[in-house]
Amino acid sequence: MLTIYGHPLSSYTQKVLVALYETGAPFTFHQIDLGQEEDRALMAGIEPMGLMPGLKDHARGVILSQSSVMIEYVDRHYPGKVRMLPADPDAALSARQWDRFFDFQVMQVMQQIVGARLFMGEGVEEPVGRFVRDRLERAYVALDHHLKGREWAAGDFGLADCAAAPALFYAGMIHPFAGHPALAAYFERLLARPSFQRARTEALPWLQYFPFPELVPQRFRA
Ligand SMILES: N[C@@H](CCC(=O)N[C@@H](CS)C(=O)NCC(=O)O)C(=O)O
Repeated sequence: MLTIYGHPLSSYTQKVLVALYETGAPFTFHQIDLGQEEDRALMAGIEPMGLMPGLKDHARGVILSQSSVMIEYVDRHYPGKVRMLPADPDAALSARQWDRFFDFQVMQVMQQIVGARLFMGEGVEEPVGRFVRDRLERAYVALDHHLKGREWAAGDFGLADCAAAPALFYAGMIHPFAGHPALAAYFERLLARPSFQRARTEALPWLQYFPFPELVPQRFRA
C-alpha cells in the first residue's frame, strides 16, 4: 500500500526507513539510482529538486516528499505501537524542533563536505571541511547540553530520533563526538535500536561508496 522511493545509503531515506520499522507500517521499497535518467525523472515527479526519498500511498492517492512530512503522514494514517509524535501538541512541537535541528545543523552541514569531495574539485574540500567541522562542533555542544539526563531527543523515541540516527552516523565519521559524552552515549543508544540496525544492515553493501571510506570505522563495516 505504501511505496518508499530511495536508496539504502541515503541518510534521509534511512530516516524514513527507521520510522517505518518502528511503526511497523507495511511498505515496499523502490530502490532509486539517481545515475539513471529514468529514476531521475521519477524522483523529479515526486520532489521538486528530484531528491530522495519519496513516499506514495497507493490506497489514498497521496505522493509526498520531505522525510519529516512522510514520517508525520505515516504516524497519522498508519500508526503503530511506537508513535513518531507525542499526542500533546506542545510536546509535538519539541519533537519537530529537534527533528529540524538534526536535519539543518547536522545532516545538511555534513552533506556539504560530501558535496565538496564529490562535485567541487581540487582544493575546495579543505576550507569546506574546516567550516563543516566547526559547525558540527557547535551543534555537538548544543546537543550534548540538551541530551544530558535524557534518553531520547524529545520525550519518547520518535521523529527527532529517526532524524538523529543517520545524521549522527555520517557526521560522527566526519567529526567524532570526542568530548561530548551525553551525545556519544545517545548515539550508542541509537545504534542499538533494532530499527536503525536494520537500516544500517541494508546499507552495508553500499557503504563502500560513502565518499569518505577511509573514515568508516571497522565496527560499521560488518
Ligand atoms: N529535505 C529533504 C532532503 C533530501 C535529500 O537531501 N536527499 C539526498 C539524499 S540523502 C539526495 O537526494 N541527494 C541527491 C542530490 O543532491 O542531487 C528530506 O528531508 O527528504
